[in-house]
Amino acid sequence: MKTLIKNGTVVNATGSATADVLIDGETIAAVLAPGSTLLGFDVEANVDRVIDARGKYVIPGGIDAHTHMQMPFGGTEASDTFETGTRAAAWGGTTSIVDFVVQYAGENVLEQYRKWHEKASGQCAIDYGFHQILSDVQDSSLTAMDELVAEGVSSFKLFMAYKGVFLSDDGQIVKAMQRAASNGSMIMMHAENGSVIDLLVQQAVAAGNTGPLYHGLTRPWQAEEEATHRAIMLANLTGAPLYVVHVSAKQAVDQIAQARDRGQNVFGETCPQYLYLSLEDNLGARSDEWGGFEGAKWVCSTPLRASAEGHQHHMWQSLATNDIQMVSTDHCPFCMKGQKDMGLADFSKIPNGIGSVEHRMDLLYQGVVDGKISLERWVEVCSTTPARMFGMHGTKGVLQPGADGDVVVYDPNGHTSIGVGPGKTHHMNMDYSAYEGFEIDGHVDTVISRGKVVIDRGEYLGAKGDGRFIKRGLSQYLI
Ligand code: DUC
Ligand code: ZN
Ligand code: ZN
Repeated sequence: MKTLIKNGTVVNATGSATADVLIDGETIAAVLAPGSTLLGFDVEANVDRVIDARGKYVIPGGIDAHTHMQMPFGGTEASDTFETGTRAAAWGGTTSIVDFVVQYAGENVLEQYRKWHEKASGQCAIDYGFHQILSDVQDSSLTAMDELVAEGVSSFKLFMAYKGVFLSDDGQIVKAMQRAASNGSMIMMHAENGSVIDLLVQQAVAAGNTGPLYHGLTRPWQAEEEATHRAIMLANLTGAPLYVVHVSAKQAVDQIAQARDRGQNVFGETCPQYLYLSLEDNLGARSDEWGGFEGAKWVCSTPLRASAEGHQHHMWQSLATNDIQMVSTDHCPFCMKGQKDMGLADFSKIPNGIGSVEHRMDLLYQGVVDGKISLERWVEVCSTTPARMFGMHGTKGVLQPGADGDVVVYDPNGHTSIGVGPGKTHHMNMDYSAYEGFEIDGHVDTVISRGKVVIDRGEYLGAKGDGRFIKRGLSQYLI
């Protein structure tokens, strides 16, 4: 199958130009001046399908490098399976995800890795890779790290919070970092001081402060800044590259920026929820449906921050100036009925997570419309940098000959209403939307995944099993 996408504005991280994109089979064959011939051949006359993208942007498919499909967590399991979550991702212009294999304390890393392959294989609508979570860092986990790098899993997530579930102590963190420094992999860090948070949570519950607002109030920015600083120091000690996930506090951003200014190989990721939502959402005052408990919809960790403190504004600015390099979703959806409502009497029992794999491209495009980031920066933070950061560059994240035919035709004159219900966009397996009522001045028209049209103007044409495992290389940002 040969496809020509003609007359669109092709947007790469490095610039934009009117051009035609020729996809041959699964791969981009050429990016051409509009209407060009190829060695005397009339390109348009020799393809199977022509997509006219006049007036539209043609961008590399989005890469969401932080998702948790069907993750066992918080006494339940994230409500999107690999099937439903990757299909929703495709609807929103994301053509690759990198999900997390979970290893809880005592479990064997490689056994878990094989289990995750069984869960995902044959289920995904788009391509998928894995990061590996390490909790206790056993000797066998260290050798597994080397084996996994050879398998194409070149990044390892550690947690400084969730004691008894995920938390690694500083010695365990250093051991994993030393191994990453020697095998060229990336350490990803959930940077929050878990001991402090556990104490504040116990005190809040004992005082009868049990509503969702207290989730945010018991995870203060100081706990995030302190852990971010500690992670940076431990990475500095060991020489490991460090990627801090889901940064929400402006003080944590500043720690990352300062480390980068000192020349350390440290990166920061934020998520749409930290750009658009705030602690006030945890008050649950948007509708009457759940009373104050509606705030549970926005319980995630790191938590949403108070709008008066200026975190959201700082985050947009840091994204524009490259103090923060990427936006992923931390897609970890739970339904209100039967999942979030486990915490009706006690906020600490609310499963932590927000789902937005479907909306990241749109929400960040709105940042372009609002003048917060440029068009090229949108592509860079949502697609190109994820590919470069996590060893996929050349095949993903760029429109160039030889890259995978992962392409989105995005209509800047279209419109997207986010939310559950008629006329709105919602394909994730959640009974609510964290972005209900958000209106986007743009629309994902057509999505092509390795040469196959999977979304076309409101129709899903893909199938489960279309997506393949991405065997990743090392980060392009290694120094
Ligand atoms: N944070 C969440 O909100 N959910 C999943 C795990 C995490 O770190
Ligand atoms: Zn995390
Ligand atoms: Zn996560």
